[in-house]
Amino acid sequence: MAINRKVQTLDEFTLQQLRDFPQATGELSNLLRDIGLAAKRINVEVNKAGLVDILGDYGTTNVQGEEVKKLDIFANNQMMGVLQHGVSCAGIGSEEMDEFVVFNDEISNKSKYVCLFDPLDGSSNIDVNVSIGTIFSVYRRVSELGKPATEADFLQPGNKQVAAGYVVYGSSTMLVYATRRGVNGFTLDPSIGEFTLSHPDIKCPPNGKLYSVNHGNFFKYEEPVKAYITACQKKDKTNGGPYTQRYIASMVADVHRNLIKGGIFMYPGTSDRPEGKLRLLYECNPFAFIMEVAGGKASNGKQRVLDIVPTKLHQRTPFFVGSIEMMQELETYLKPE
Ligand code: P6P
Repeated sequence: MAINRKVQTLDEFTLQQLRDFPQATGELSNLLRDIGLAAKRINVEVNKAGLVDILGDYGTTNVQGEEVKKLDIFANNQMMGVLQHGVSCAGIGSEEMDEFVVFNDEISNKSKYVCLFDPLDGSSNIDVNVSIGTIFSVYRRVSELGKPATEADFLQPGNKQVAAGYVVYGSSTMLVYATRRGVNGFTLDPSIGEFTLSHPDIKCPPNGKLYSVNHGNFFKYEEPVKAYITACQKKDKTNGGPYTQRYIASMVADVHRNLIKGGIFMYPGTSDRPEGKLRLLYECNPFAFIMEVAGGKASNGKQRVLDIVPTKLHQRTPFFVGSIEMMQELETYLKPE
């Protein structure tokens, strides 16, 4: 009987990747499998959020001063739980926790990696059934193996990421992750409870017609940003348009769409929040890494996001990411020669 190798699970794919790296220990494959397990558990709760009393505010506010939804806490605990009980991660940083968490046990201290994540991004959309997501970023430790992870392990520039990815809980649940070898997407098959390879070797189209930005902040953007947005609105058949504005205020869904179809996503700084809203370590760096591996580009308006040297776990940055030709046109507005 012919073996159907077309259906490849996440585990099979990551283990097959190992074959090309005989010296690899398999720790990164283990870590990705752990994240896949957490994602399946989060998916179950997200899918039934409207059915049980898991909606509504948890009654506390996170370090960002935002109301915390119960699903945020659940998702955070799932991600932390699988990574702490795995054998690949020495510690984590999470949007939902004020400080880094160093696991500091004998097995974890020997682990090669640390992980930063936003366990459930877009949580304000939970109650209205709009797609939300998990975002993660993986670094090789710079501290001594066998000892507890240190802050230096977490505050590395994004260009040191060994892997990054996201899960989008939408019309279907997809896990997309990048290593330097490529970006691959896996769709959850509920009939077997496995993420199966559905989008091999994702490339971001070099150009597109979608632009994503919160127009409600338009008059608070800097003039060059307003000029670019206005140019997007004026595109027509004669200059690469017309463009369509698509923005559902859920970063994972907005950036995922633009990655697949081609487009640009912007969360600029504003007059009242010059650093913008999005966090560098567990929102912008992962998507910048994924987009660059897929052939796109990501900047903070002045420099490559992946070159920013972080100083704080929850620091924010203005963020522009997407198709390389659209990003190059944006840069003619932001950094005129
Ligand atoms: P605004 C969700 O809260 C989030 O962090 C991102 O997912 C999203 O892109 C952004 O904030 C939306 O922010 O200010 O446009 O509502």
